[in-house]
Amino acid sequence: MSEQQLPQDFLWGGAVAAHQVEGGWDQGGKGISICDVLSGGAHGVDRVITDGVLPGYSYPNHQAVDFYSNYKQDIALFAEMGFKCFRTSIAWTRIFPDGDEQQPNEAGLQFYDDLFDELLKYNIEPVITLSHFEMPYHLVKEYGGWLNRKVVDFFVHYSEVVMKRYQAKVKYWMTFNEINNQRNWQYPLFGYCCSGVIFNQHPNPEQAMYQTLHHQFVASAKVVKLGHQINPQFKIGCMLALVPLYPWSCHPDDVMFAQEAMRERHLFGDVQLRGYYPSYILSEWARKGYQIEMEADDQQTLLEGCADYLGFSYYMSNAVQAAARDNATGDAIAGFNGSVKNPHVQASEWGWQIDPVGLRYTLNAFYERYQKPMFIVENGFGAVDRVEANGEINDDYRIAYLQAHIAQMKKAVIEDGVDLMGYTPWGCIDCVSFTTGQYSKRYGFIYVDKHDDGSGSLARSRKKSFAWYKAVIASNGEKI
Ligand code: BGP
Repeated sequence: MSEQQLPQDFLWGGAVAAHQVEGGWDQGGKGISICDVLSGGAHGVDRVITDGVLPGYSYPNHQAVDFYSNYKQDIALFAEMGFKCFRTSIAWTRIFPDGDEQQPNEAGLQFYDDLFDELLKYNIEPVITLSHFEMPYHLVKEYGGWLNRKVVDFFVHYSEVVMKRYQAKVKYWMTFNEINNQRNWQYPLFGYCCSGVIFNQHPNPEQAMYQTLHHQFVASAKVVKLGHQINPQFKIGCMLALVPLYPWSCHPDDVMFAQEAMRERHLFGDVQLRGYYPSYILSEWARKGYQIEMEADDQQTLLEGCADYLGFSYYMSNAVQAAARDNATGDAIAGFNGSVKNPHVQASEWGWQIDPVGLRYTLNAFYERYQKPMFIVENGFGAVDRVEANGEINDDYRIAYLQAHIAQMKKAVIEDGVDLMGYTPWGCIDCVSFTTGQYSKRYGFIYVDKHDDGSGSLARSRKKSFAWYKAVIASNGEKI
């Protein structure tokens, strides 16, 4: 490797999640997932958590962009762009429709066998998330989601089945997508999709959130340990949503406040990459009188199941101000107490503050903290795309966003020496937006003709960014 280049085995690719692309929600013996009961949304209107039968609501995840039927065509397009890897998730409900069965659903297992074979045909490495914001709805109704310790065993069983089945096809795994988003429990959508619990309805919501987290930490650690026994070549990561929180000013109170606020990120890496609860959280629990139920060997389990790498999403940075400590913005992503608008950066139409330097900052901060390989498994620009009369989609704004972030990523690797495994921009093919439940918030290099009112042919076409990203990959990031 020349000093001026990214490593030759750098994993360029793209990322999606099962429920946001697959559709086929009731095909092949699949059970109902919690994402199947989330309504669509409208601009500025949140998605609604339903029981799946609310009249008048649409359920966009039922069809999504029908990757379930179109995956061969879509993978051919990924291959045309030169993808080295493709990140998606396994829908737990395809394998265990209710989540508490002993025997898996063979049709579901076969679907992912076929999908992985198709990827490998083009030398595209599958990068697989075991739980991307979804779990069987049955586990929510009958067990109360991750608040119930029994769910740990169900998840470990599911993970064992798929890791054994795909051990020769999949090397890169992640346990829980953006696990830290349930820390933002005041915002029901994230809490619910991470854990199956609507924390606001719980008498002690924050304690309940820490309890579900403890169960997930234990489950994740057990899966990491088991995965290494199944195949010592496996690389099993954790996955965090990383939004650096800058102090609003150099006033010591703002600096201290920003450090405290970053614990809401660090906690998740500290436990999953170092294997134990850090002092600041134990102090917080003691101060607040929280009792988190743990079993005798849980601490040992956490230590023995440290993740191999830190996968993370990066979309934006935020600024926080001590004086605004008690102001929750209520925003899906930026909703940290004390967040204030940063006047030095622009924001997307959805208020996500665009900050490429924040990516370099994040890579350095977290690499210094953990000294483990990192993997940017989500990054991208959600926008409403316009199809021109001649069919072109000139998404220069998306190219500009990605260009600027890749430039900072290269600095982190080449100048700062961060050990980075790869880069998979989010929503490489248009899909259902998670926070909005809409199709119109698009990220793809590949356009899908599907609209918020449910209309559209589902036809795929290449945006301008398609050829641009292809050239980026072909030059291993030299040509951006
Ligand atoms: C992350 C999720 C993804 C994805 C992305 C973009 O939080 O891991 O599932 O959707 O954000 O968010 P959105 O689709 O809401 O724009």
